[in-house]
Amino acid sequence: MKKITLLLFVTITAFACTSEKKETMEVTPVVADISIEDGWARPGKAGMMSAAYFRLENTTDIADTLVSASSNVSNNTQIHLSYEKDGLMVMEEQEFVPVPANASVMFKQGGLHIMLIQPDNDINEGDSVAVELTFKSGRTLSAQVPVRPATGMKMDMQGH
Ligand SMILES: [Cu+2]
Repeated sequence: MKKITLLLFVTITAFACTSEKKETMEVTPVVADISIEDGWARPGKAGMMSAAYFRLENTTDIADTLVSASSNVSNNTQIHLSYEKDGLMVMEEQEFVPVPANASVMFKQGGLHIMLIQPDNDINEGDSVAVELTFKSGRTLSAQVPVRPATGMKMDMQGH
C-alpha cells in the first residue's frame, strides 16, 4: 500500500513539472558551473616535484567543493596548501577546497596548488599538463595547462 501511494505521488509531481513549471526548471542549474582559468604548471624533473596553478571561477549561485585532483604526468597528484609557519614555508595536503557561490578561488605559488609528485617524465617549458578536478557534486573538470617557468620565488620554495 505504501509503495502505491509513493508511485502516485511521483506521477503527480512529474505531471506538475511538465506543465507550467517546465520553463523555470530548465534554466535553473542544479550543479555549480565552475571553470578553470589562467592555468599553468611549473617545469620539473622526473621523480621530483612540480605543481599546477589556476583560478577556479564559479559563476553560479551554487557552491561546490573540490575533493580530488589528478593529472596525466603523475599518478600521485594532490591538493596542497602552502603557508608560512614560524617563518618557514610549509605545505599540507587538503582533503577538500570549498568553492563558494559566485566566487573565485586562486591556486597560486605560496598558496593552494595542485602538487604533481614524482612525475614519470621531465616536465619542460612548452609542454602541457592535463589536470582533472573532481567536485563533491560529482562533476569533473579538466584543463590542459601550459608549462612555463615560475617567477619571483626563492629556490628553497621550489616545488610548492
Ligand atoms: Cu605542495
